Amino acid sequence: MYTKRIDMLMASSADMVYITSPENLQYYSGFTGGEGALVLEKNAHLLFTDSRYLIQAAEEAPDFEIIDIAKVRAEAYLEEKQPTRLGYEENFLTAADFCRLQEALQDTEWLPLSETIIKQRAIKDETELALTRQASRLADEAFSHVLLLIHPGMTERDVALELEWYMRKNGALAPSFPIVCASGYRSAMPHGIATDKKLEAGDFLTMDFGCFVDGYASDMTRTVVLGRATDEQKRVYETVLAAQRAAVSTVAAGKTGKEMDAVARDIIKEAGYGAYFGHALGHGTGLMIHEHPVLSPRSEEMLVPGMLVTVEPGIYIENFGGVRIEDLVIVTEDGCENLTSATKELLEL
Ligand SMILES: [Mn+2]
Repeated sequence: MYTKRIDMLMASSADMVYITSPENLQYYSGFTGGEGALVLEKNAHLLFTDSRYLIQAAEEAPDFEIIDIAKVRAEAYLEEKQPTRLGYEENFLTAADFCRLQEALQDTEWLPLSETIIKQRAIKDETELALTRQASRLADEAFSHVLLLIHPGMTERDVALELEWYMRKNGALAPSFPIVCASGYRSAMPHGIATDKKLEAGDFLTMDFGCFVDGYASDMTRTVVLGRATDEQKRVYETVLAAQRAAVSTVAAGKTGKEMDAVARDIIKEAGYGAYFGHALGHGTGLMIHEHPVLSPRSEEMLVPGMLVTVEPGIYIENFGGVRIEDLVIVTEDGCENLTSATKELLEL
């Protein structure tokens, strides 16, 4: 699997590739330590790391030659080898590191590979999809778990901790981002991280969360009401739900990011809430919570089978509250496989 990924990258005409970002270390070698460097050549795959990670690196990246940086640093190795064309991550390497390397490699041609890697990572293989399915299942189960506990007087922080506890207890390494639990007026903040605010009767409560399973992120959002929903709350909720369902049922290979975004946005505009949906419809997931493709009004990216995308329209009204509903789906030839199975009917708890 790693060899195949590396071969695709080496087809880029670089004779050597230098990788240092934590996600790409894992993507191309299996090493999850996050600190180190890969040097990829036609006939050599080297992983440079320090004594904290030597045992782990040998275990996780058996196809690589592991090199202790106390003996040889990756930069010194590159300097000795003087590559003709060196592939590097222009989106990650700092300006300082880049300048230092350029100094040492005066005759080397630099080949930026971040875009190539982003495109490669956007289309998942079966292993990646299986891990994402597991991470999504855990999030779904955590949601069922927390529904039994939510009541007025409980804090947002306690709701978030119950979600996190459930996911970690059942196999997740960590939440895939700080859990959003935004209630009442705070639900108008799309990324309202959980606070000590107590839930009150009549509040919307938006929960946006997910977890990492073996490096792969899940992402889902549900909004519930504490007690009886008002007519206006129902109208807002049903509008977001209609937009979300329409978009999910439109996802398919060949659609562009902006076509997808428009499906949801048009429904929200027509209902009179256009001004209250500020963010994009969705994004890819993977080793990072936000990957490509992007589903936004400007995105020309084309959906391809094997991509993971979130579908998450929302309406946020200051001093009233907000609603977002988000599923994570796998793009298929003629539609999608929805990994999020929690109910989307309005729950009045
Ligand atoms: Mn998301």
